[in-house]
Amino acid sequence: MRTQVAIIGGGPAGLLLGQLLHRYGIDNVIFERKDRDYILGRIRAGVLEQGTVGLLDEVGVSARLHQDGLVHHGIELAFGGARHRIDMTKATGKTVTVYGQTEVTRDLMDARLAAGLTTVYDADNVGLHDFDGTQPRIRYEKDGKTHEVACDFIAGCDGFHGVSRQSVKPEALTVFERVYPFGWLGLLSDTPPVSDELIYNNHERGFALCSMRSPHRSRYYLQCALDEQVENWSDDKFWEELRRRLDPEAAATIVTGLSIEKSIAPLRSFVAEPMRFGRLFLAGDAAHIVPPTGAKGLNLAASDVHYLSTALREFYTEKSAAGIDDYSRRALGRVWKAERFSWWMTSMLHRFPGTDEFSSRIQRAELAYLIDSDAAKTSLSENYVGLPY
Ligand code: RFL
Ligand code: PHB
Repeated sequence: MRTQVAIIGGGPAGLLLGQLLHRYGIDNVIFERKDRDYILGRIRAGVLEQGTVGLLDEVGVSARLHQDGLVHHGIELAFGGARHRIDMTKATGKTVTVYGQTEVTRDLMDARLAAGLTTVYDADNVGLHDFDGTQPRIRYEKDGKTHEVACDFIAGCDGFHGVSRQSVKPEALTVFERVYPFGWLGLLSDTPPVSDELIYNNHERGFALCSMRSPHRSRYYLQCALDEQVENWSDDKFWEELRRRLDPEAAATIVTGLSIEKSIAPLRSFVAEPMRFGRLFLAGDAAHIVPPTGAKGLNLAASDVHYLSTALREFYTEKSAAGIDDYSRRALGRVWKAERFSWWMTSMLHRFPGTDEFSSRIQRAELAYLIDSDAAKTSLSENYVGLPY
């Protein structure tokens, strides 16, 4: 087999890149370790920046998003027993759309199938070869046979634990990392959301987030200890703890019910530089991780593949390497701003074990400043709705 771009990983980054390249007439094949149902079973992101929605519009996969997605104009911050709204549209003229990553992935998978593009699911032991030269190759195993694919470029879109970043010589990479001393316990339930907008709660018992997937499906998160086990959290225990961390009105009105899914995710900030190694490019979680507090992970995957797809289009249609030579610098510029924002939101909203009274007062002052200052609200808003590409 031969293709122009071999894409490793069929998550949102790989699938969106595949559609963008297809639109530009660039042939591509996706190699994915898992199967379709496994990928669709992962409950992850919920908030799409306007720029991400624009990219999904561009590749023609946004019909369901515009029908079922919820357009949000603001978020609420709760602390000290009261809720404060930040009107993001007033501050920036922009909105975000609440539409689950699962649905984005399903829409992209369906479009790929309809376009007749090849995706190899259950591809085992994917190996990346010769990306230092001009004729890279992919090798993988499927159904007991080894296959080889020649290509012009490899796009490593295989997430944080993928093989692409690990295929690079360690001395060629610089890694920046912060691991937070807590995780998020998430619960999904078919209950109406407690409010029309997301509520980010700073509470002395720990952070809590009230989010949603639709008017009938809620997504809630609780800050938890890193060694917490999901088996120790009955639904009743989760709801009780959530109520304790909400403001009195939300605690009194929240509708509880059976969980559909419960899981724990650790929180991490991570950047690997650069994002290009010869003819291998990294994009999305393969290159960087943000803590979910700023809702930036999926959106960064989208902006990376926007930069990468336009660079590859330039290479094929204008015979210019300027775009691919600049890919890493351009992508990392936006990545680091989202890293900063996600770190800041995480620091402002969580309870850090062993924090002294000084740090607690600084955190409270930060929140008080935010709700008193239009400049601070605008700063939060323009980052939350997404910085320009
Ligand atoms: P993914 O989604 O991890 O997909 C990578 C794919 O590569 C496959 N793979 C391999 N394939 C072949 N060979 C190998 N050796 C392979 N190794 C791995 C995997 O099976 C997988 O299918 O990475 P991608 O595409 O870069 O997308 C990134 C996003 O998934 C991620 O950033 C977001 O989910 C982060 N995130 C959020 N982002 C937002 O923008 N807004 C949010 O509101 C938001 N909330 C969240 C989140 C992530 C969370 N968790 C669980 C980490 C909330 C949570 C709780
Ligand atoms: C979600 O709905 O899963 C979600 C929303 C906002 C965040 C993180 C996760 O900041």
